[in-house]
Amino acid sequence: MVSPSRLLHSSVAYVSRREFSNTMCSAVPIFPIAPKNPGLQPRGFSYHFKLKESKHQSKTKVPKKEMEIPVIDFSQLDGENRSKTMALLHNACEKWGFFKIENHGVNKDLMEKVKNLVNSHYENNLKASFYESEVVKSLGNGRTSNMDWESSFFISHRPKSNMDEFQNLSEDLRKAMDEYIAQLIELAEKLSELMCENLSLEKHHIKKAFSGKTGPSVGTKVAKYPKCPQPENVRGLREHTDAGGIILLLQDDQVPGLEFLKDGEWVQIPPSKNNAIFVNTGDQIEVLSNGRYKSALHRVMTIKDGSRLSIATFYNPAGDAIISPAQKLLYPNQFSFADYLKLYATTKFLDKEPRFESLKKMTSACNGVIV
Ligand SMILES: O=C(O)CCC(=O)C(=O)O
Ligand SMILES: [Fe+2]
Repeated sequence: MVSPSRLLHSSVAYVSRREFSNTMCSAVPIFPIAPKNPGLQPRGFSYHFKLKESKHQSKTKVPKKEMEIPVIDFSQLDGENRSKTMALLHNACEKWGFFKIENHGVNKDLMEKVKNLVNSHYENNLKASFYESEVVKSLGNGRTSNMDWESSFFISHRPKSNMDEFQNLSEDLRKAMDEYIAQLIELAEKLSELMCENLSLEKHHIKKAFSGKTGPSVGTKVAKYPKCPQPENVRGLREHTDAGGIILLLQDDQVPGLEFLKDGEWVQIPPSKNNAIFVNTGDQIEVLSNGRYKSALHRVMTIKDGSRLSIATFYNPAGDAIISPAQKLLYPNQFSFADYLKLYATTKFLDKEPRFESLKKMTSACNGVIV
């Protein structure tokens, strides 16, 4: 487990003013405001905000705005519509943090099989114990704001599978899940490469940044959000952003429940028809992209007459991966205004971006930072 203090010192982008001592680097340094360290939960794959009766919760009573969530058609990536599709993806990552992928290339029969096997597993092994669990008892006493109405378990796939530890998973389910995850990892990596392209980063930047010593960490939360007699009194899953990287969601084709916050409004994700995959980006993509791609707040609502299936796969950094914003996406850092003006004098009538890039190279040379 990576200690929070080590993570606190992981950024190479911000160095002390005292270190800014080269002769070229004189006068009063200009600093971008250092972001608060966002923290990382290398083992958990999501975390929850502790909400009071917050603005998020009170929003449930307001009718939900109908918004079309962005649809990215992967079949359009190879032809003449490539640049349009890439632009759609960039906009989805920048403005939504949630989108749907169609024609993703994951085998649909296999997806159907995984869903059926998970549903049977729940019916045969988990349903009875769910209705005896603490959250069900608490709901009997009224509003339950510190628990989630879900029956779930978490499987690790990479760097090492722990599927063998689940004694009651059928051989069929293990096998189908293994095949499904192999295809999903390909999809997550393809998506990470497209994001890199849109951010003008090297193709494998995200994968490398997530790799640590053992490669990106991949896990799946297999969940049912069972029928709930008092949906107004408990969430399926409380409001949160995901801690990690890229989350690929295979969900129920009938029962809704997932919602995310967009421009202050809760937007409903419809059930997945035709095995479309929904994607959301986690906190580490927000950090790595220096805030260009935001992780959206989301939640699962409970339903009185429907039991919702959700199979969420997390393509995350390894526990020992050291996360920082990509240097390329940072403004130049720790330069004196006098030095800026020196450069400006010869580049005033040119674009500012190359000026910023030159400045970054100069300041990093001063600080021994590799850009
Ligand atoms: O079940 C879902 O649809 C979403 C689950 C989720 O947000 C999570 O587990 O972090
Ligand atoms: Fe989540």
